[in-house]
Amino acid sequence: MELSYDYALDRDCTTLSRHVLQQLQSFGPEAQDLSAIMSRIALAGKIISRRLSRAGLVEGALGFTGDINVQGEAVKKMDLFANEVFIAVFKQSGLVCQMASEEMEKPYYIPENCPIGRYSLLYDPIDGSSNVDINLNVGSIFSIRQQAGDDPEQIGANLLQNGHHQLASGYILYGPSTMLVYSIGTGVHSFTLDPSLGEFILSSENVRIPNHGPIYSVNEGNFWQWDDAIRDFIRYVHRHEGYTARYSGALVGDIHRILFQGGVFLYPGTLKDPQGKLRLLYESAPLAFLIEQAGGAASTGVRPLLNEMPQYLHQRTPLIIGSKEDVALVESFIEERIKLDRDKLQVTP
Ligand code: P6P
Repeated sequence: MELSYDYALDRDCTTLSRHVLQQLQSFGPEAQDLSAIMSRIALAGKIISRRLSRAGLVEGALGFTGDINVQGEAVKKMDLFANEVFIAVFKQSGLVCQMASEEMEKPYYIPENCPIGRYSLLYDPIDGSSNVDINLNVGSIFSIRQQAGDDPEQIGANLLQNGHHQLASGYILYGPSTMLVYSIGTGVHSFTLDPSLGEFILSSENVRIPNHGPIYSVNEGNFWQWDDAIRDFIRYVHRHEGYTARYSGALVGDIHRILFQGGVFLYPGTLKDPQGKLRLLYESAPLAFLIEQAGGAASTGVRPLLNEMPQYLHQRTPLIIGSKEDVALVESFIEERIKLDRDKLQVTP
């Protein structure tokens, strides 16, 4: 199809900041703020993407720092670099009052931003960093929340709200192309970085996740660590036609595949970590907000993920997320086991 000149030009001009204003149908202060915040997130994505694309050639870009982060995980140099990039792009922004990251024990408070900046940013700067040294896809995850009050004592506490308090969320996927997928509560939209322009350009608008899909994405190496219900689900998909396993070890890539092709991602609790591995505030809740905006579902297995109230900043949660029908199928196995256990208790004298 011969693209008309004005279509191609208009598409190249549909940048992220313009799209946010279009979505909010407003040029008011809050819309301008959110547009500016999204532009800063895009800038962080471009800087991280540039580093990743040349990491093998840049002295000191790869490998471990030798430190252990608050999660008890070995820190990759890229984790640290990406964390610093987000801080650098928001420091002199007047937009964000505090930043909470997987890589920082406490939120990074930016007092000079607070009188004006009424927002908090929660983020996982590099998700899936085990993939960095082998040149496989990784991602960044972000969540924007309203900042209530500016009492330094209180400021961290008001991050501890459920996922319905998010104004926007999304992820940047560093793959063969770098994509930014976001929602501001008006559907899910994806942008692709055009390196020749240095801009994220709109590639898909109002992305809808299929109600069902063939993919189940889970680390089956944990099979014997799971509850019976999860094992029942895995046995079911092993025995029934139409399912296929895909698992990259990087949450953002696995979620992106399911967003476009349908299916379900699971990171359940295990014997060793009953709350699972993924963090609620800056991994699961942002992705749950986005997937629900695309018409999907997200659950802890027994409750809607967005209802989960964090008790502390780095709280973990089990995560079942993806197509509505597939999440419901996993939940049905969990409900069945709960019923069986309850019946057993009633029978046992
Ligand atoms: P496992 C990466 O460390 C991460 O947080 C997610 O990106 C990913 O989905 C998960 O952990 C992989 O964990 O235990 O399967 O290696």
